[in-house]
Amino acid sequence: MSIPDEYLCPITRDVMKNPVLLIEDGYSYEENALKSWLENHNTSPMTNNFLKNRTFISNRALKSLINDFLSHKRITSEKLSREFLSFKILTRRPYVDWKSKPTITIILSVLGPCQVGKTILSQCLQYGHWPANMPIPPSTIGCDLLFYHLSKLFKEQFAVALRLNDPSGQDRFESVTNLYFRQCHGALFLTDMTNPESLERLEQYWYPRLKQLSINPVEVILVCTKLDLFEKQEPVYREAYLRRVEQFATKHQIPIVHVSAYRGDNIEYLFKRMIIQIMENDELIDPLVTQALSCVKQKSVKKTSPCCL
Ligand SMILES: Nc1nc2c(ncn2[C@@H]2O[C@H](COP(=O)(O)OP(=O)(O)OP(=O)(O)O)[C@@H](O)[C@H]2O)c(=O)[nH]1
Ligand SMILES: [Mg+2]
Repeated sequence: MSIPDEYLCPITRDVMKNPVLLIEDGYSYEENALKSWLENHNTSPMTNNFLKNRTFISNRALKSLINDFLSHKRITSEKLSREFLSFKILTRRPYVDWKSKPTITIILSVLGPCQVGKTILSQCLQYGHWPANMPIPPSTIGCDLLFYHLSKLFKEQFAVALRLNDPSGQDRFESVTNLYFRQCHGALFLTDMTNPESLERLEQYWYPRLKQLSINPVEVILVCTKLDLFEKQEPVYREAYLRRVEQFATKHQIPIVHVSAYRGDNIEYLFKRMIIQIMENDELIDPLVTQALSCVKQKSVKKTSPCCL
């Protein structure tokens, strides 16, 4: 459900809270934005024509339309969250006959410098935590791909597959990893809570790369790993580290999730949260739905078309 253009203030491009109608040009603007515009200009923000009359009045009809629209959007998104809170993330398609259902493939990239725990996090999702007797994997070469499936149909119609890209954190694989910044719907940026350098690398190198390379909008979460080890650190260290993480997240408006793969803290929650964020983002989910439906159409055309021999 994308936002109709007429609900956005032409000056700020945000949804209007207090729309006012500028009588002379007939356009509506956010009240405060128009006031500051008129302090510095004698022209209409939309037509650029000189204003003889600078009077504006509250546009109550538009305000009530916007409020209705927002509450409908909130209800749909609350419903989606409730429905999806009960899905499970599985390593296999839950039912064989879902093969014929339109399938949405969500692509997540697990990104961050070397040894922050990308592979452990990606692989432990199937167990909810990293099993104590499982051998620690070697440092990743290139990129590993993992596939998961949701146990519930999205909108009771679409099967959902999850592809995790787990690229290497080593600089020598930079040209390989560029691809995983470009081709993803969600990016999990990992920092090791016992290693402040890993946060610095995220800030200076990994996160800016997303901005440079991504073509489409991407949902982002900042993931602080190894919570089990962090809790054993000195209070002074912990406080300083958390403050820096908070600063970074606030600056870029990214949510933070603390995890421990060894204890299983927040593992399932992290991935569910990311999936829900993507499903609530119309710019991401609408094209995925269209793509899933067109794949089904193409398959059925192939099946019904007669043999050309
Ligand atoms: N204590 C603890 N150690 C962890 C946790 N997650 C990962 N580690 C350790 O961190 C190290 C690196 O983990 P990996 O998952 O291989 O790291 P990576 O980010 O994939 O590293 P590269 O593939 O080299 O880029 C391993 O020794 C893990 O055992 C955790 O939650 N707690
Ligand atoms: Mg790895």
